[in-house]
Amino acid sequence: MNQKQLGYLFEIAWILPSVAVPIAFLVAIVITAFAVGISVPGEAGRVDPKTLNTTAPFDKPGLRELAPGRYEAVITAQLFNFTPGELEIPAGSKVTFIVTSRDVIHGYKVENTPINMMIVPGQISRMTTTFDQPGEYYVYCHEYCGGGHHLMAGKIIVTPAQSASSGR
Ligand SMILES: [Cu+2]
Repeated sequence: MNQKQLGYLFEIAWILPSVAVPIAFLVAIVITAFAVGISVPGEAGRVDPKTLNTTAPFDKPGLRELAPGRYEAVITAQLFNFTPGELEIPAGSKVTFIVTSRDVIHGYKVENTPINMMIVPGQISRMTTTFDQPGEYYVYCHEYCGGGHHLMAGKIIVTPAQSASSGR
């Protein structure tokens, strides 16, 4: 093998990974988006943080059942808690979280689920997931928001599905 052939060989050895690596990244994005269900929270509207108490749906924060097994959780984040801090739903429930902040930037992360949102005052964050496994899911703020940040947590309690109504 002469000098020129060796040069080509090295060039190919760099070209192949430089094509393969972006393809691998693209495949990883497609898998996480469609198979694992991880997505960027979409723009779900704006709201004036000063008038949350009189603006629907944030005037009545809480859990609403839209249909059997289908819920909407309207939540406000503020220094240093969530309203409501605790939710209880039966296993198998599909929940859409609609969250905004009253004051500063917070986070809303539900452990072991894809729910992971930045909560920006003035913006509404919305994400949906299904809770199949009964248990307690820890909820926490993951954007440093001040002195009580480490206390800013909540809980989602997923109770075993009622066997009587599900018919299984
Ligand atoms: Cu925080």
